[in-house]
Amino acid sequence: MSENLQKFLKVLEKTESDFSARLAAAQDEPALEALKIEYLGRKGILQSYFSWMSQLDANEKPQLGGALNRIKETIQSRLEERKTAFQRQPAAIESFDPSLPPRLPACGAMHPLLQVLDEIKQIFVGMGFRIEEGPEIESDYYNFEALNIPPYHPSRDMQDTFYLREGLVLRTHTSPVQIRTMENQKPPVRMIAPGRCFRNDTPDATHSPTFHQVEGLCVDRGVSFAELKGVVQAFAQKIFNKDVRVRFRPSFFPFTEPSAEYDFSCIFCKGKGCRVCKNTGWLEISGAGMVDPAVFGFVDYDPTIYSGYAFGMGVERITMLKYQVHDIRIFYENDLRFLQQF
Ligand code: 2NL
Repeated sequence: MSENLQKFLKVLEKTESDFSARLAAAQDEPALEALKIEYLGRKGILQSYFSWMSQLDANEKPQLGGALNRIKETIQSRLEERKTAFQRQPAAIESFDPSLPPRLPACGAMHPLLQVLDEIKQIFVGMGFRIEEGPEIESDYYNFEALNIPPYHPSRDMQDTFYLREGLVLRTHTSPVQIRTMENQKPPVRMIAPGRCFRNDTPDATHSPTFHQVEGLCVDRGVSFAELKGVVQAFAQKIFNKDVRVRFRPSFFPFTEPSAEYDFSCIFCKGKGCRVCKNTGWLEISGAGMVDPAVFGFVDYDPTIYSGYAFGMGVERITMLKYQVHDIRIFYENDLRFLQQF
């Protein structure tokens, strides 16, 4: 091979590696177009190499011609390849706007039931009640027996209570927490038991198989029904507003004697009568009463020395009134369109 041909083939090698580096640096289609003109154009680099032909013998001309054609085809196909790659991934780099504000992470919030539960707790803590908690799985003894609920009482029916294995139930109220507290503590007792309860109800607008209750209990010497009325009245005014009135109607529970159901004057019509209170002027809230001496017997409190009152309330019921929610099931559906309003 002549010295000239050797030199020319070396230049072609260098040209190809230069091109590779230039191609790698090309950021967009216009840059590819400029490279194409520079290397393959009519006045381009490769075209200029054809003038070398005259410096070679006739038998070496085909070798240079072949090499020139190969490098031309390589450059052409690599430019094409790069161009389709750019088109497949459209201008992502140029459309990035570094001045845009960042996307903030989605932030959770307290469920409306827990917000209201917190408010209820604060009100009672402010009146000197302690917060006590207990298990959601309870024994038959704590959920029924110690509350003076007899063996064939309807609330023990399979249709009302979720039974687990022998002797265990999902608690149907938070009263077992009060029994446990009285077992562990001598009077005076002033406590509330907030928590989740379960009943085997078919769900509808006012029933959910799981719901929340707050029960209160106060035991000491000389505790009276008048004190119960004062506490419920103070609670009504703090959770709704100062014009709310409270009334007690006689009722029956196995664990209290006497027993009552209590109502709040309608917070929507101020007692005048409306659709929500069905024109009665009153909203039924829950039940209360003086602790039955039989219950004291189970926890070894002497009913000749001590008396106490107890009351219950449904957290869902209060939340529904406070925020005008008309279907209890929506609290348990985890629909963000609902939850994000709180
Ligand atoms: C309701 C409202 C009530 C109690 C709960 C209670 C707890 C003990 C002793 C006596 Cl340990 N009573 N809790 C009292 C009255 C009503 O809940 O409507 N329940 C069916």
